[in-house]
Amino acid sequence: MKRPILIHPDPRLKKVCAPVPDVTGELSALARDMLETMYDAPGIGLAAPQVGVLSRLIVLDCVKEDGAPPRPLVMFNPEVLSSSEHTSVYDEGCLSIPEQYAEVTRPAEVEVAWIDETGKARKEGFDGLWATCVQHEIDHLNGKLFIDYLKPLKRQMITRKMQKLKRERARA
Ligand code: K2U
Ligand code: ZN
Repeated sequence: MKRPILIHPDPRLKKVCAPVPDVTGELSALARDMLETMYDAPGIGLAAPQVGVLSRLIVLDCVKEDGAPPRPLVMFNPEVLSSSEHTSVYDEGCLSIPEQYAEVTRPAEVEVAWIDETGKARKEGFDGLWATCVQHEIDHLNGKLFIDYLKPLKRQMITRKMQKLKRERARA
């Protein structure tokens, strides 16, 4: 089922998440809920802390071509093994920081290792939007948000807007 997405500022979004010891039925169900929540948002990535679960689990599907078959990826304990020297800049957003976008520079290509939903160890190289997204999601597992790459003034401005949004949502 769809899960509520935590909105920044929230202490749970700043925590370093715990590794997943093994892929249980419960965690597989969580991954399915996260994919459903992500597609509904809509988004192209989602990390477990964003739905309040402080475990090292992310889901992503960065297929952008309309009509192309979706390619949902579920990653337990993802880690970047290597990243390219050359970088790319992307106007990033975040489902936990709605309607706010800012340019973030990241390595353009990354090699990622993870455990998939069948418990199998996987390793794959990513470039383009997939590379940006998987790094954005792994940052979430380390309590890092894309606004942490911005200048302090810009970050404070966005945080204040989110505090206002949360006050308004609480009153609604
Ligand atoms: O982690 C999240 O909050 C979902 C992010 C993932 C993401 C952010 C920036 C760049 C790539 C991925 C987004 O909110 S998903 C929304 C979105 C959709 C298309 C392109 C960029 C962002
Ligand atoms: Zn995000």
